[in-house]
Amino acid sequence: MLKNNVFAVFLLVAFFISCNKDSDTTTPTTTPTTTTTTTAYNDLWIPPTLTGTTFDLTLSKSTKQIKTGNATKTYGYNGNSFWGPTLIMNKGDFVKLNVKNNLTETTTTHWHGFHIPPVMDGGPHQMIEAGTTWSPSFEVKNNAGTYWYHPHLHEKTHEQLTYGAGGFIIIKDPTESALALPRTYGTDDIPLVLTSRRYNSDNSFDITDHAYGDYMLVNGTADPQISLPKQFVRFRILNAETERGYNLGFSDNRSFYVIGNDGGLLDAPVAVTRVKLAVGERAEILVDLSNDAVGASLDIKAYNANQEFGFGGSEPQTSGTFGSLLNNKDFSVLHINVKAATTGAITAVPSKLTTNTYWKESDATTTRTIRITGGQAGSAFTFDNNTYGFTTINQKVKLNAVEKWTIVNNNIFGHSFHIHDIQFKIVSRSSGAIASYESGWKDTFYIRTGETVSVVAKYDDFTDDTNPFMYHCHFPNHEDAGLMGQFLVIK
Ligand SMILES: [Cu+2]
Repeated sequence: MLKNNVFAVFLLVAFFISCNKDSDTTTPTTTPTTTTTTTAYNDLWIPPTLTGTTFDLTLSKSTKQIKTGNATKTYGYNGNSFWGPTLIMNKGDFVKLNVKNNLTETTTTHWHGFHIPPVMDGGPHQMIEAGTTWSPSFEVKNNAGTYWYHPHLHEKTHEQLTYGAGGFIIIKDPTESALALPRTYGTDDIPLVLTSRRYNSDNSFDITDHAYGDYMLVNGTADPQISLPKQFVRFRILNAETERGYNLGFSDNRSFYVIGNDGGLLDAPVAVTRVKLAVGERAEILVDLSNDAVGASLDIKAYNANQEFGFGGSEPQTSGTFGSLLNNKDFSVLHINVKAATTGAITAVPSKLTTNTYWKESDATTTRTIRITGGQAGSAFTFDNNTYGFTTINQKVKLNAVEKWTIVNNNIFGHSFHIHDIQFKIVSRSSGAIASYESGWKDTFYIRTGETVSVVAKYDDFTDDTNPFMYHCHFPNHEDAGLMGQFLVIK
């Protein structure tokens, strides 16, 4: 009890400090006088696709007309004005990627969620200097699912992501292909990347170190709408925010089905009314529109009001470093207009999807504990009191070891924890149950304030005595500031 009281006082003090800091912060930001009640929607942009076994990506500066007035300066791959093409790969294929950096600064391209050798991983060490091309190649070993690529250059990840650099990767495999699931890309299989931005008065993105944007972008589209057929529709949803979490549902509170997590299909669909996604997490969901009238509409909404302290975007402030016009409120993510069904529409949910053999706590032969530290009085967050070091090896894992990693967050805010190389199973949460929407293979998870979370994975296939994999907070501003560590997988 005493401990709890001390912790509560500590939280209050931390909160007071952050509020004070906010009031001292001057930002060159336009301050709207009302919150958004827009009825003028823009058609959702669906990224084009690339298929095959050789994928050419070119990252360049661009501009996008998002607001009235000046176009916004952005980054995009392959001439897109924000974000990049969706790469469609088959499990078992050997793929080659040629990533050309047309920026005037260094970047990297990380294949988030992929089980590949560390030198192919695209972390901070695989730098692509301006004007050069990086060409990793590897076998696609992951299950069918929704993955993504994004810059991972140390201290520049937040900025390059904010400008719009990133893209989806969809992996297909025979198990998923044999199921009666929606998979007509852009018609009944819709990728959604959720972000938000704050704008400077000249309509440029505010790239300073603040946690939240004021206005949502879905696939880079502000106030998006889409017409969807009167049948089962699949969404592949990615949270690519800075810190904001999303508590997603539909505006009429209908049930929908989670069919996949970060690393592929669940054993069976799980009916839910809400899915929470922290930064970096993905969920594949199915929603039944077959009982909706043609011409009817509904919204995917973020039910973000009244979330616990530590959930990104729960803060009451509307401005400043930790403030946003979207904080602590419910808001529309995507407006859906229902249209006629397509031929060959999916009209039922499969009762069974796949058979996963998950790691159990008892399978682990090694356990290690990683504590989230720092973060007080404006200092950076750290792991185990060590700021990230480019040449520091924080953990050494034996090849083929099954390990339990326990992440302890006795700290002042929630985070999003990501491990490269492997997909893991969340085996325990000290705060209570593991939610159904995070019950499958995961590479990223939300960790609450005061929480301890354990995950189990096998570190197989790839060993390297010098080139590390990363583990880090997936809030890009946190990882840039040093909440990142490195591990080797060794023989
Ligand atoms: Cu963090």
